[in-house]
Amino acid sequence: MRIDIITIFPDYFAPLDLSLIGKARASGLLDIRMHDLRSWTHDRHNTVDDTPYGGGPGMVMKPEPWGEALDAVTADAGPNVPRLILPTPSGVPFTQERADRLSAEPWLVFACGRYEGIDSRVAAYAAQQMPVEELSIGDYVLAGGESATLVIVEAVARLLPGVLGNAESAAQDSFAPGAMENLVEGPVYTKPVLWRGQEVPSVLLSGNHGAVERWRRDEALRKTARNRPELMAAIPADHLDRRDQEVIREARLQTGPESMAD
Ligand code: 6GU
Repeated sequence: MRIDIITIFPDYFAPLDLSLIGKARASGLLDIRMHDLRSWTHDRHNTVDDTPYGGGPGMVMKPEPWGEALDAVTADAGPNVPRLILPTPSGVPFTQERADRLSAEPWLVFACGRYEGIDSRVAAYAAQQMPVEELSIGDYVLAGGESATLVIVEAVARLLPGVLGNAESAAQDSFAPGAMENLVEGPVYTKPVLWRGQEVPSVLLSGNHGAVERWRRDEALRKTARNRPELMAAIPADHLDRRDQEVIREARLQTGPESMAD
């Protein structure tokens, strides 16, 4: 997969040299290229922003450097066009399902906005040349699209064949597509069996795979009920067996049906 990132802070992306993504880049599985938006400015101060029409606080990113940047980055493409990702708090929610779909794309371009955002004509122009997605990583406001881009790139890259050490770990994720039942993962343990007075739950040492799987599901249900009641409510009733229903009823008795996340 090729990924181009256009930003006024290329240094922000130093973490992409590390760990799984760093290795995937070194091995050629991932071709990530950073571009400094200011290299497409032509004034002495490399200006990328200006005051908003209509007034209001803050600054808006000027369209001209973005137009030139997108033209240049997508120029050596031949017939191939990338998918343009615009990280913005006003975008559609970025989810594991979206990460999965993006991981099947050969080429993504990320345009990192700062300030109050990018002049809206840039997205309209880009949409005439390539598919465009505005994505938000959550209901909070960041200072710019850079950290959101890091999040999206990591979530997508780890799904590429050969990037994760263990191909099964992606399939086992919370929110893995096809699960159709989004439970968060329960607790995990490793050696030693006894640590600072706490023992690993004995079922995990039993060698009884059926019992281990049942226990893991119980714990996943409990934690989902506690931390993500809205996910719990979305599980179709016919996905819950007798034991599931018992575990959920006990979890509700512990914390109350409504305020479980607090
Ligand atoms: Cl993608 N960008 C910014 N600036 N803030 C955000 C966001 C993105 N997602 C949530 N908040």
